[in-house]
Parts: sequence; structure tokens; C-alpha cells
Amino acid sequence: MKKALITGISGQDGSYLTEYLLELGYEVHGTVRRSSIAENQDSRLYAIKQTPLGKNLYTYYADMTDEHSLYSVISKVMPDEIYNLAAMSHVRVSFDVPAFTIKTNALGVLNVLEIARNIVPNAKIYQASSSEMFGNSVNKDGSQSLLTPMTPVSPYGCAKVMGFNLARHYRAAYNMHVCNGILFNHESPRRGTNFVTNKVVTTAVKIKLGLVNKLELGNMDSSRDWGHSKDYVRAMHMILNHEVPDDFIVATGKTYTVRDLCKIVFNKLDLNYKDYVVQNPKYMRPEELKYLKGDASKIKNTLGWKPDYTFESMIEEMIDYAIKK
Ligand code: G4F
Repeated sequence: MKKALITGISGQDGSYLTEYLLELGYEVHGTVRRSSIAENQDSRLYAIKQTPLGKNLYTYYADMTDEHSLYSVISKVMPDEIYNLAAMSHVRVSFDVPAFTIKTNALGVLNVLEIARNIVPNAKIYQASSSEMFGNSVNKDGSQSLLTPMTPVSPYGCAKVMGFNLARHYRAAYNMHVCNGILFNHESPRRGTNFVTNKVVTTAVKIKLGLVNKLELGNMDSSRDWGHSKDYVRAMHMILNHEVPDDFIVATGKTYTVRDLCKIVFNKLDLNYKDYVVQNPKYMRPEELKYLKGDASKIKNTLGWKPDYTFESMIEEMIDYAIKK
């Protein structure tokens, strides 16, 4: 039985990846960061824990900034594969807590790599890199590719660039199997409601049910390439298990503005977003990443990855879930 360790196992991607790996026959171990609300710690893992596969799932408290805790978990588990997903993942919040973001998302990567180099040098390591690293660089054809310059526009993006480079450096310097997946935005019913897709979906559903009467947003003109987390965790596993450690972009190649998102979600609920959406400067960022559209041709051609979901089918799943909830 292969052993996988997922840092940040309780997040959206961690939970889908856990289900995917358990179904493939892995023993899955994961780190969870302590928070004061017990339910927040592993609520996305409850369902899988109740199934027969749940017996192969183990979680531990650890923190990316606490190398002792990471050492303790990695030396106990001795994983074959490490998926480094743990991060302070909210871009706007990274402007409020920049040092914490850098410590977690950049130095945390160093902690994992350095511990792995010493204890499990042959483990395969996946680093969760992000399209936020590109900042406002766009190729002439209107996309971001592996050759697009990285000019991050947030503390989050700056930290992710360091993590990305550390992963490449450990691969080159120590011959370790370390890969980067540069994932563009990816969503699902499990997405936190402070990210724009699920904020729009859950608030629109509440408006439809008469529970609230407006949706406050920040920048509605920025464009994002939104895929589904389930498709993207499948890509993570493919990237890690490619015979050569390498870097790949995971994206849909389609882009929508936040305004398009509102229009589509409200339309599906027979509402006009213009009647409910208002702008609140509170949700604007000191510097905004304006436009993302990823070129995923390398992962499609080399590994045969393709998404199962479309933007529309993902939004419908999120709306159905919010209505049931
Ligand atoms: O949903 P968002 O907060 O995602 P963002 O900032 O693009 O970051 C996500 O994707 C990255 C990959 O590119 C990940 F690395 C990162 O961890 C995260 O998963 O915001 C999307 C867009 C932004 O332009 C934002 O300014 O929506 C705009 N927006 C407008 N109003 C809002 C709001 N975003 C949020 N969160 N809340 C608003 O009220």
C-alpha cells in the first residue's frame, strides 16, 4: 500500500485528493492546522471517514511554520508521496497578514523540502504552485504559459514564487523528484464562501430564498480561468507520477469576469444580478491581478489530462449544493 502525505488535508483540494487517493488504494495521511472552531478542522473529511475507506485515513496536527511538527509527522509516516497543499490561500487576506503568508507559503515549503531531503529523499513531492505567481503578465496570445514571466502582485503571489523556485532548486540540486503544478483558480461546493465563486453562489441562493437582499463584492472586472477542484486533484496525481519530475500548468483555457460569473449564477436562479449586487471598497485589493487564462497544452499533450467539468456544470453543482444546504 502506497503512503501519501497531504499537508493541508482539510482544505478543498486536500479533501478531494484524499478521496481520490483512497479510492486508488493509498493509505492517506494528512496534516491539519489547529483552529479554535473544532468543526473547521476536518469537516470536509467527515463523509469519507464514515466509509470503509476511512480506515486508511490518518490526520495529525501540524503547522507549516513549525518545522518540529512537520519533522514529527514525516518521520512517523515515511511517505512515498508528499502533496504540499497547506497554505494561507486567500489572496486579499495576504495583504493583511503578509509576514504570516510568507512564513507559511514560502518558508513552509522550505521546511517540507529540507525535512524530506534528510529523511525521505526518494519521496515524490508535489508543490501547489499558483497562477497568482504570474501577476499581470500576459502572453501576446492572451494566455499565461510556462514561459510567462512571474511578476506577482500580492504577498501571496510573492510567497508562491519562492515556493515554486525552491521546488525547482531541490529538484536540480539534490536530484529529488519534486514537481510543480501551477493551478489556475479551481472551485467546487467545498470552496470557502469567502472566495468569489462560492460567495456569489451562496449569497444568490440566500437572495432567492428571501434570506438576504444584496451581495457586496469588490472588483467585478477581473477575469479568472475557473476549473473544478476534482479535475485538478486528478491532475496533481498525474503530475507527481509522471516518470520525470517536471512543472505543469493546470487550467481550462477559458476566462470569465466576476461580472460574467454573477450574470450566470443569478440567471440560473431566474434573478437579475443588477438588482442585487453592490460594490464595497472593503473587498478591493491594494493591487489586483486583472486577467488569467491558462495554457494547459503541456499537461494535455504529455499526460493526457482533460477536465470532466465545464464552467457551467461546476456552477450548477455548486448551486444545487447551496440550495440543499
Ligand atoms: O475568488 P478569489 O478570492 O480568488 P483569487 O484571488 O483569484 O485566488 C484564488 O486563486 C488563486 C489561483 O490564481 C489561488 F492561488 C488562490 O489560493 C485562490 O484560490 O478572487 C477572484 C477574483 C479577484 O479578482 C477578486 O478581486 O474575484 C474578485 N472579487 C470581487 N469581489 C472578490 C470579491 N474576491 C473575493 N474573494 N471576495 C469578493 O467579495
